[in-house]
Amino acid sequence: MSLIGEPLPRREDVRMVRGQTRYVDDIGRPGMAYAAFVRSHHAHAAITAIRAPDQAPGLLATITARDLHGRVRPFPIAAPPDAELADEPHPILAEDEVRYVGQPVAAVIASSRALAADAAELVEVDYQPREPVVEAGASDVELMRWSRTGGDVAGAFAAAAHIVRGRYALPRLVAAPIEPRGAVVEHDAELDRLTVWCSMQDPHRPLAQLSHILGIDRERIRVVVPDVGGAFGSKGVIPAEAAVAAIAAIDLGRPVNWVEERTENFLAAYQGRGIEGELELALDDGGRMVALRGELRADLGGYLLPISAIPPHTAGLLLTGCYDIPAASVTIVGRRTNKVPTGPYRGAGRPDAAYLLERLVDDAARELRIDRVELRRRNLIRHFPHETPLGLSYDSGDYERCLDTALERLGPVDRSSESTIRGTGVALYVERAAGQWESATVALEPDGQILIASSASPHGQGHETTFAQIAADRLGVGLQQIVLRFGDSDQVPPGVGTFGSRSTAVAGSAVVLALDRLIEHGRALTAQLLDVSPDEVEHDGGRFRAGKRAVEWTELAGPAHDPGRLPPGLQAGLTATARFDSELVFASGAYAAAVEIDAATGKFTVRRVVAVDDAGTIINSLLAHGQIIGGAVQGLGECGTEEAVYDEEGQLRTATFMDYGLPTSGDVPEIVIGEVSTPSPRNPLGAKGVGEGGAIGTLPAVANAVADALGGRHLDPPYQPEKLWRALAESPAVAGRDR
Ligand code: MCN
Repeated sequence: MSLIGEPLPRREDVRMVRGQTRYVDDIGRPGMAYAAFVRSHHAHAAITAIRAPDQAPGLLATITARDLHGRVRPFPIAAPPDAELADEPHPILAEDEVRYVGQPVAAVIASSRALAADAAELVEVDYQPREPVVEAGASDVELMRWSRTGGDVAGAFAAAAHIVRGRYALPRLVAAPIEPRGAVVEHDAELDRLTVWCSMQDPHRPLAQLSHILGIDRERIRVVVPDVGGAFGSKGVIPAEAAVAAIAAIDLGRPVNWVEERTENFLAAYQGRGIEGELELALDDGGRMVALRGELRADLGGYLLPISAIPPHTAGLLLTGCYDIPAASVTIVGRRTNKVPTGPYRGAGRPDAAYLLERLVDDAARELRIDRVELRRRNLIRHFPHETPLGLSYDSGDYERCLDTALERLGPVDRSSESTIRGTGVALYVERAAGQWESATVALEPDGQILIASSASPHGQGHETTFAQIAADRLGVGLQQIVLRFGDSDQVPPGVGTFGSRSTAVAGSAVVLALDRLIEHGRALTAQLLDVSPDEVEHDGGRFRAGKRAVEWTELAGPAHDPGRLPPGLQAGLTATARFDSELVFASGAYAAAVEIDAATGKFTVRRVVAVDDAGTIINSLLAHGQIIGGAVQGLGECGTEEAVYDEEGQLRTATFMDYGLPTSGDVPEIVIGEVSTPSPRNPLGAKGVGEGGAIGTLPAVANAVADALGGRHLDPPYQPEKLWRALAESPAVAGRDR
């Protein structure tokens, strides 16, 4: 029986419920010192002087930008293809100027966390405040520009029967993982080598970034990602604070711990979204979409981080979504503001694209007086592979079946109610996943277990279960025989990272390729043991057979570690490594939502969300559903209450959980899951990504339901009662009601 698709419970949960997990702050090292950071409380100011205390209880060192001269470089910034980026990388510590509240200005290292926090209070920084630019629309400094055109956009617009325009915006969001950012850094002076335990999405990117920032060869840095309490995209760049902790660890000859407080996470961890789009859709008189034109304006914050440009770039590329639009043109302008930089947050540009496009399509349906489902149907892509005008090649999909399933599962919705205004919405999305490469090393251990060291790194997704399933299925052995290793750059092969819903498709495929090599090696060893030719050996059902004789994997374990019995050219344990280079694959989905607004108070309730995601071949349906539900709840938070609010001074007004509206379990409505699967032809598993689907599809479906409830009037999220109440007061949907 195949294990692929089976809803197996997570192996990692046993450790978690027993409290055996180890997060960064659980890493104790002898003689450890603690770092605390002095942060700007101005959104924009010149720094004229910094005075550090000479002494304070437990104080070991104070570090400012001057101390880092010649020792660190700013963050490395790589531009997405064809994008122009300003040369404004985020500095490690601010020197002459601060550009956002929360920016690290100085570090204090002391013998305990409490003493470090106390000593940080004694650092005096003189600021000369400057005028902050809080809104991207008010900024004239560009950090990013990208544009692309495909097809005859001008011609299509000139000939179009209808042109529909819309302007839609998404506020900034905070990822708010349960575990904030942190690192423990230790320097081995004898070997001149750093070990960095950090709460990150993967070990590969922090290793490369630290190597660049510190000017230290990669071989002299080991990065270990232990258990991670969530990331949601926000732990893909090594924090500047961790680089400072590394300098301190080298200078003091002591391990240094830095773990941020919750409010520091709100202020200084990069935020997500913060994008606005002005779009135009050209249609012919039969309601066929003939061209799309858009300008996207992103609020990138005070500086560029290595991945700040990626979400808007992805949003731009995906702007034609699941529709067969022959011509499109997109320009993205990323502006500098006096706020913390932005970067990926679950979906990273994909929810933005789906929101902008799907709101526009609903507006078009209303203007053209075509049913909104019918307008979508007329324009869906139906043949694959499909080349989009913006240069993507979609691998496979069945968008109409996703749409039909979503509508069917939504079922009839009662629209009439005395006290509430109700609406329904539907939206489709296309998710760009995979791309680049990952690797895996596999080996037969002396005790007969199969060890898999994967370049992927989990932080909640359940890779330990998923990859064990892939391996047990491929080898035909029991799950308990598979052991996984992740996250330690000394012990796993190189790779790119865990983001963009790519691990299963890319790293999972690398596991498959490495196991196929292991099987070949097992066949060679069996042939030698049985004195037959390798061609006579078959691998089937967890054992090797030659004629009537069969050898189990466990029986190969001894000979596999005996140099006298290993066939020439094979390594101990039959060790095999493989790298999988991946094309992009495109997951997709259709979401539907039913919402309700209290006519008297504007209170907003999502009654039902239907999630239909096509992630190709699903490896573990239980975990995939968990991913969808988790993503959908984040989407619901974005719709209902989440927003990073800055005042006109550039102060973050939502810097605690008292003010930032993270949804709780009580806010979660019924989430109905429907499945469609069109396996990807672009990897051996047929897998696409599912880690972001819920966060992508929920937002536009709910936004369309709100517009439906309001009689077509557009509102941007979050749908807080006051905003809805004001809109209702002016809405035709409530005309005649007794309010
Ligand atoms: N899966 C599956 N079959 C597929 C694809 C996925 O069974 N065809 C299941 C697997 O259980 C896999 C999981 O879904 O472990 C996620 O796989 P995938 O879609 O490949 O995504 P990644 O593993 O690359 O994870 C990244 C993705 C992203 S981009 C964000 S953001 C996110 C997310 O995962 N952050 C998370 N899910 C998260 N879940 C938790 N708990 N915490 C986070 O920070």
